[in-house]
Amino acid sequence: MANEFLISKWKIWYKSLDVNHDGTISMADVEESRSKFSELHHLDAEKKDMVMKNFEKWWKEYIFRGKDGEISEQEFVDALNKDFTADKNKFIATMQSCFDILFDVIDTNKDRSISEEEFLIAFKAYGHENVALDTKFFKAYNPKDGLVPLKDIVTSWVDFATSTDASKPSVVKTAFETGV
Ligand SMILES: [Ca+2]
Ligand SMILES: [Ca+2]
Repeated sequence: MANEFLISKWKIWYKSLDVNHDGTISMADVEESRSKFSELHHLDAEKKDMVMKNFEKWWKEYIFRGKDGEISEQEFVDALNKDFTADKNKFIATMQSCFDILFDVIDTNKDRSISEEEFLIAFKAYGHENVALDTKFFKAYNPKDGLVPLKDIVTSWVDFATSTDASKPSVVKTAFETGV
């Protein structure tokens, strides 16, 4: 069983994925995030097509988890808790691929680093429009020459989605709690 700390983070994660802020996660959020992402990056038709497919695949596999294009917060938490309780190591491995895939798409220039621009565009695309807070979030990763290694960001998200240790600070949790 997940503890209260982990469940509270899953609820934060759920809210962070409600791109159009209507209180629920549905295909409308997939549509909005992927079209905004393509638009903000000025992707050409071929790349846009790939992003459209990759986004949908990611949402279906890791967020809807077999539900048909809509999932409530309770269903989301229950689904994560079921997998976490069944096999914690397998759950961590699944979250590792979840965030590997997500940030691989966000790393549009494929240099295995996330730049401030890539970070800001991704968060804007996901409905987090407050540039000052998004920038503060990015800076919390201590970028060197404006870049954060992809693996540092992925690790922070895997920790966010899997750690039950409330004594360990979470960059991701802190950022969302300050309003990102
Ligand atoms: Ca929504
Ligand atoms: Ca990059």
